[in-house]
Amino acid sequence: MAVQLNYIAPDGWQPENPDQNYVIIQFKIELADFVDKKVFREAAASVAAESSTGTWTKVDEGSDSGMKRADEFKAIVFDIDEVNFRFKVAYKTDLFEADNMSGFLAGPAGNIGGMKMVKGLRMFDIRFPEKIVKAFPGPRYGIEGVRDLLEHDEKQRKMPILGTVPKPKVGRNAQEQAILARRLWSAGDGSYDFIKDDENLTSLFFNKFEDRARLVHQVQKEMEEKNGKKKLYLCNLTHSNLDIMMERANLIKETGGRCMMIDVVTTGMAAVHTMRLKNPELVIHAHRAMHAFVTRESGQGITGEGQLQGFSISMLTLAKIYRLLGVDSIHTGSPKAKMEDYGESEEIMRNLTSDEVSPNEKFHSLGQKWFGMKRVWPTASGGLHPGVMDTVVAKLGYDSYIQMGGGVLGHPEGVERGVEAALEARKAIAEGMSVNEYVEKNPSSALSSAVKLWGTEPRIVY
Ligand code: CAP
Ligand code: MG
Repeated sequence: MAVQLNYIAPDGWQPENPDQNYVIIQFKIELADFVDKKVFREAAASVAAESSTGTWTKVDEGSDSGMKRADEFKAIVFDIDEVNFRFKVAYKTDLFEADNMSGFLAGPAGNIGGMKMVKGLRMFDIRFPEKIVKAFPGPRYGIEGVRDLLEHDEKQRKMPILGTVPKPKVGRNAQEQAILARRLWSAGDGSYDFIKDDENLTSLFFNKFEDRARLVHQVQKEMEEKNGKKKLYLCNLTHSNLDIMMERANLIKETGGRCMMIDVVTTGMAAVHTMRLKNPELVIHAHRAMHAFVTRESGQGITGEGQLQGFSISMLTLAKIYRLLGVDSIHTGSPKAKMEDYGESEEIMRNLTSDEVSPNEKFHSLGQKWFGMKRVWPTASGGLHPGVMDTVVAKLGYDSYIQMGGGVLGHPEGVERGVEAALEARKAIAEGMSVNEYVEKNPSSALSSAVKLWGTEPRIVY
């Protein structure tokens, strides 16, 4: 490590007009055991150096070496917290190609992860300046656009969108999945909103993408003609070949679909960006399989204090990136399910659904101005069931997708009763009632049976 330029800001330095001039990133590091804690500032400088203009050794400084420009564009470490090993880095906006997310991430989320002097590093948040925000498309539809597509009236606009992933994850053939779609959409008053493919289901010999898209969209069309309520099928077109994804998007369109699902971490930034720009005007639902391999931090340090155990980028940061790239909805985690939830899903929701977000000390988030970019649906999923819907809506708001797989298909009285329970929970919330109050008043309801089985707390998915 040789930091040639001075990458540390003078005490008290703050970036001037940051939403124009800088990308700001909040980092925390864990120094390696063999490194004296006193070198923290040097390590922070190395993060700034390696992610902007520097390298590991002193290099030629001659007149044509570019060193003068490197000095001008070097990143600056500021707001240093020597107790918790946290610091912010300010990168001049023009250090980056404004509309190139993959290129941008190669800097601040690049080589620094390999630095020997740190054994842990977490990127808590990135605040993007106007030039970068405006260089990306953002969602085509967003919250309002999807509500318009579904022809929601004023009352529906104050309710969450409900849907189900078939379980078992893989098992049904295309015909069987279409049968399930019909059952979900014809149960109750026919207002259940979506069916979503599970991530493991792509195009398999017994359930080909083409057959599934055709059959489920056929059912969608029939149901819509019958009861006039518009539906979504979040049809998984994930593939590592972009041409095939595009063919599948076209097939969704041709067969009458409105929505695609992409696994946005496994397919990558370039795929999501390109799909947003070139797909035939479908709604994009972002599933986030593999995110935990990027976002998971098991140490106390995830709160910003205490030790980090590894290298990670927060889901908050990823969610902001996917808003820029243009997804309409994205999984944000659900309260208490799966990985320990310390409220991050609500912080992600704030960043997806507002135009101006203030910084939040609890999450070391930096806030964001979105400059009119459309709002994205947070999607709660994983271990959810109708009994928990009031808790989820209280946390994520009614502008959210609530996905219940097992929590609908596992209803003790069958799938249709599962849908009824979900619809009853939604109705109760819309009328200002809690799930428990509804169950007390309606002891023989489908919701009551669901609550008997699963309670009103989220299920922790081990
Ligand atoms: C949910 C789910 C989703 C996860 C993804 C599953 O099913 O289909 O993939 O929720 O996690 O396979 O677990 P259940 P996240 O409704 O039956 O739990 O949303 O946290 O990314
Ligand atoms: Mg799944």
